[in-house]
Amino acid sequence: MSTTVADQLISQLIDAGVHRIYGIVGDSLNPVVDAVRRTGGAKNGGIDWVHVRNEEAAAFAAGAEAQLTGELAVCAGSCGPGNLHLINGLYDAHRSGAPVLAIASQIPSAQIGSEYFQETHPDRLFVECSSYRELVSTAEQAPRVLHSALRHAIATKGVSVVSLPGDIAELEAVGHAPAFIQTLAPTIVPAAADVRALADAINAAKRIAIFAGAGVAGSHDEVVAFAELLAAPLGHSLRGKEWIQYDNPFDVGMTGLLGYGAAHDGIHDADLLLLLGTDFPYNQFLPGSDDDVVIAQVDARAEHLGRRASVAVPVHGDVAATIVAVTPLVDRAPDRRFLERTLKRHAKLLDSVVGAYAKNVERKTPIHPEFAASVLDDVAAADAIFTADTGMCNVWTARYINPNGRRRLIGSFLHGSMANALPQAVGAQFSHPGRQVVSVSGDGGLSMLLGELVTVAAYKLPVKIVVFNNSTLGMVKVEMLVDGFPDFGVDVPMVDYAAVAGALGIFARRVEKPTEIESALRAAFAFDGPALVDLVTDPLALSLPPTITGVQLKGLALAMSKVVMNGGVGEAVKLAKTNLRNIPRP
Ligand SMILES: Cc1ncc(C[n+]2csc(CCOP(=O)(O)OP(=O)(O)O)c2C)c(N)n1
Ligand SMILES: [Mg+2]
Repeated sequence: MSTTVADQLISQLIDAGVHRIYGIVGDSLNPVVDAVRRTGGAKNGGIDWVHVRNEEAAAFAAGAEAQLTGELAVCAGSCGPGNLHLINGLYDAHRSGAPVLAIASQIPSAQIGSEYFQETHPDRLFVECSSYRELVSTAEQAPRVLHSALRHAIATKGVSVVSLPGDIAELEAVGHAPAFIQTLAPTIVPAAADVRALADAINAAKRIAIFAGAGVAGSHDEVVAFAELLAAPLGHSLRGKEWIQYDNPFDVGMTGLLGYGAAHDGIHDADLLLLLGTDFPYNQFLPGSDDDVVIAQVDARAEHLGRRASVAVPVHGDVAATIVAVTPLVDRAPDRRFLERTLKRHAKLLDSVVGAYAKNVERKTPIHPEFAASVLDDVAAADAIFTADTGMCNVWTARYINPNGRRRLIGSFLHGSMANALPQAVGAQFSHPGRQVVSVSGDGGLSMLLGELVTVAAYKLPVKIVVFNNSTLGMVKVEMLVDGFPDFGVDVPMVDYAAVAGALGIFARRVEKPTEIESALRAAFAFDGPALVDLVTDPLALSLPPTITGVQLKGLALAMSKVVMNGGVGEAVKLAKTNLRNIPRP
């Protein structure tokens, strides 16, 4: 058999170091899938085909693999609905800076433009969630389009989409395939004048606070030393947490919707706020025009500068390179009182909010999710990879899973999609076969892409799925109550996910008593294969942001009175009692 366009594409992917493609087969994609089959799989120097249940999961898995390895990952879907299913996972990957190639097969080339069966236009559809997308129309063009797609995905840390009609994929390869090339990541050193302006702002300030985002990855020690130099309390965003919270005596917690600790107050009480590598989207948590806070912002991506808050001192540069450049120009802060005050306040808040659950909850049913999360933190491996579902699992992982520089935590932190955790765990486990991978799943999230349990079972992937099963779309229940709506459309009947998993041959435990959490988790983690622990948790556990506004509190009170009128007092009292766990106490 001669070399086809599909064979050429696959050999370019092998050349680029790709080990697997996540996807679902389909007629127009079959030539590509067959080319994968003929490579003999990754063990033989080829590529594996990972058969998932929904293409959305393929995109999430590829996105997770790319985020965790920093290298290109690939997913594929057949024409029309097959690749349309990819879209949500691709949005997530693109926004998360994951280099992902999506192979979107296309209807026969002669039919394009005739509203043919399953016709869509991937090169138009994926515009918003990719850096590059192109339709391959001839065999000559194919290898250069693929090369371009790979370069764009890697260079822009985003998604590329190659739309390939099945008939073109079957043609004999005629074009020359450019060799795959790879450079090392450059360092972005800021301009001298920007560094000088930053130094001047620092030297003029009396109370400096730092707010760090995911852009501080790889600069942990520099940032902590900088905080020491400036006597600056150091808060972080959710995405910054895994890079900066550990081994950090200046940590004051997280701000934002899921926040805790003194980060919010520290940021607002400073006279200079340094935003380091963060494009934190919620400007309501950042100082505004009413606050007397000067803001300096350092980011390797210049397009992030000044778009969330008014920035007086913008610096385009890598965080570590900027710190190295500015350090010789600044004086060690002589007055450390602001730092000490904020650290004290943080310790107090941690004790009253994050620690509040700890009192006598080891025996309370339904299980307090905070307690379960803290047991999970104790039991999970020191280098575990956690994936967290969007919803309350974000809160529990952000507050109770401790990073240590070796653990990883990924979620759908920028796109905010439900059902991300399980498929991301699939990508994490395929790319890290020796690591413990824990999917922290909501019952809503798990049921949304429930079919991926079949993928986990089929490949005997040793993923550990920990379900926070509160029989409700809990995060939205909170939103409704805080906004003054009685909760509606959120509750679901109790489902025994352990029984579902058991039916698929997955090791499963259902846990209703808090005293059984630890042994169930230990058994699941010790099991050599896929395991699911279904934790029946308190549906009324609420989490409130650190700066819940007066209007929102009024909303909560209003909703409570509506709950009382519609459902009786019992529910409201239960809810209020549960709320007390998470309302910051003075
Ligand atoms: C695809 C998608 N649909 C809807 C939402 C809105 N939403 C955000 S969190 C959430 C509830 C998640 O429920 P569950 O997974 O059970 O987690 P819980 O909050 O109960 O812990 C919903 C509906 C979303 N973010 N993504
Ligand atoms: Mg739920």
